[in-house]
Amino acid sequence: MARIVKVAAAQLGPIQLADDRASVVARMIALMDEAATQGADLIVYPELALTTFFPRWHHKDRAEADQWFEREMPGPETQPLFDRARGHGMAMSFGYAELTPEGRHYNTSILVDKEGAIVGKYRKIHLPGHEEFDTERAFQHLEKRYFEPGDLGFPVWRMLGGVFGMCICNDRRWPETYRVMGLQGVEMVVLGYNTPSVNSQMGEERMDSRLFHHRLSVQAGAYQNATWVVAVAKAGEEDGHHLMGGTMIVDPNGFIAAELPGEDDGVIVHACDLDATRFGKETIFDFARHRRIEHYGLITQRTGAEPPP
Ligand code: CDV
Repeated sequence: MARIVKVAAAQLGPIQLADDRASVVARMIALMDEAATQGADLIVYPELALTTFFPRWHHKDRAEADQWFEREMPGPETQPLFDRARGHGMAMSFGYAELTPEGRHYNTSILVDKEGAIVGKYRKIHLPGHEEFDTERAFQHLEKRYFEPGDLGFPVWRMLGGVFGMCICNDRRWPETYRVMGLQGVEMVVLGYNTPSVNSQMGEERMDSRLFHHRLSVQAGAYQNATWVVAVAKAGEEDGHHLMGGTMIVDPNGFIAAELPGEDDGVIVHACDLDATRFGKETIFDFARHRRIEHYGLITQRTGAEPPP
């Protein structure tokens, strides 16, 4: 019998600085209710889903930024989301800024099963941007100021009869992200993102080329590891800064199975057959038969490129 997982990719339109968690959670619940009418088993929301994309704002006093972080999950404001998901019998994944009891800051996403239990946690590893205010940029991207790199690696989890993994935004551009999960047999990678439609360091790079790089990365990751990939945007004009859309579900052959038009709150649901990952995993990307790890040492020995003298 085919292993079908009906996935809802739930894009959020912009969240403004003044919007509180409760209003965002209400929007997320509305998308979840819509996904439920289409029989979704799993709903996926964007990176840092509960707030505006705050790393665009420079807080001179680092501690001021703690207002954007969650100290508990679920907390009082997010509990209604967990309750509604459990009521629908729907698994979910979403991103948020995590402040641990030890005072560590991470850009995190979680995987929640149909019973409302958090079964997986991922902390973003590839943090783009910079640490200090940069006068050369058209706008700031201070992820390196507010977060530390994730410390959990790229684990995968068994859920809904399949093998699931997570990554977050910039991670999707790195082949290592998918390959580490591919080596654990991942069948579906879920990820959220906030991608400015303009490059802050190259004004002439516009949204169509950014969308191209997004599709290229996600489709390649799916194909080369024979896995479904669900990529979900926060989009639209947020705090006067534009974020691109491009929410999509990509099949294990790298084809876009469903793509959401527009930049508002919206949901696309697709029935994903996890057994469709088998052919690629057993043929061209049968890692056990074809990989040649004796030649891949540099991947883990060297971080930056070093051309020959
Ligand atoms: N939130 C992100 O990680 N955004 C980056 C931008 C800054 C390039 C991304 O890779 O989409």
